[in-house]
Amino acid sequence: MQIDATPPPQHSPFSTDQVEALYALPFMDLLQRAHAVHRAHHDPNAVQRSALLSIKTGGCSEDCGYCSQSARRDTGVPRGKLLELAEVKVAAKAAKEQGASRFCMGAAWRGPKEGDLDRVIEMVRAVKDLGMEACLTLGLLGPGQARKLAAAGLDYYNHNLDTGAEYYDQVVTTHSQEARMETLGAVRAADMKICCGGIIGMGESRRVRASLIAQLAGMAPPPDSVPINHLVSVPGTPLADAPPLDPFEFVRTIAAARITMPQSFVRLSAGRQAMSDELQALCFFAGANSIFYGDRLLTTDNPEASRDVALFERLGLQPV
Ligand code: SAM
Ligand code: DTB
Ligand code: SF4
Repeated sequence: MQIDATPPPQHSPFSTDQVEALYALPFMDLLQRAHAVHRAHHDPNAVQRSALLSIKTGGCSEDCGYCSQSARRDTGVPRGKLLELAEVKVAAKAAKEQGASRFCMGAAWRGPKEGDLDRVIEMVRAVKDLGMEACLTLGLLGPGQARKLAAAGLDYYNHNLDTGAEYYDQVVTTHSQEARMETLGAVRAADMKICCGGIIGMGESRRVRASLIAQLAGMAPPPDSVPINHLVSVPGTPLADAPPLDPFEFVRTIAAARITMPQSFVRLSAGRQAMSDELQALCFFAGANSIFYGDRLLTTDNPEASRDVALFERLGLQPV
């Protein structure tokens, strides 16, 4: 069989101008519209929960300006080795017991080396054996690597565009966004589901945010899962002092993602620890229907499970 590893085509039904026009709507009009789309395609009271584990932390060759794990920055995150399979099994079992339906494993790599990939594949099998969906984020992949992961039963590959194409080289210089698009093409050609989103609050303009959303929505089809991360400012990174974002602008981004990608899971991702329960509730109303669950993201804190359980109860949200 001929495998096509070209990037997903860009046939956006929404131009950047049109997404920017959504952002410019009065807040109530935008929310109403996003919630109507959300209700038409999803149970508005159901939220999917994914657990996250850093299987290889720190010491990354890349220079992503937001990231605590770049070897080029002094952020205090120690360089670790790839975890042992037994450690991953313990974490995955605990996540399942806490109620996560998907287990995501992240590595601070530009991309995996072959020997590492074989070890990670064992981890994927262990997660699948526990009856959870498996997701990986390992950086850039070649077509053969993507096929190997698909053959191991990997459900999702997370690889973010992170910001609008026109802003990308102000945030990252060691790889291009085009290279990331090629990885996404390889993942899709291997028939895995794509988890792809970005980070909001890196000093980008609204135009750049609209461009990111238009680019995501323009993948044909759009990503199955769209993580919208709020920048977690990490001391020692170039973006440590990024200007604060109006929280309503973050909600507007969730709403724009929901309207332009009606079928996708929109994940309210990094940054929840600093958000009030009320702000999170607005995000769920605007169309977010997935979260990272468990008290740690990769190197930074996430709300404790007990806080999320209480929030779900207060809002009548059902975990799925
Ligand atoms: N190294 C791989 C890569 O870059 O694709 C996988 C791990 S990387 C840490 C995964 C994603 O985490 C990034 O693409 C980015 O969207 C998100 N991320 C990293 N640091 C963040 C931060 N400080 N705030 C918000 N999101 C962050
Ligand atoms: C994604 O979009 N967000 C997650 C996951 N994919 C791997 C990572 C968030 C990382 C937040 C910063 C940290 O904990 O280091
Ligand atoms: Fe490395 Fe990924 Fe962090 Fe970039 S975002 S420095 S590639 S771990």
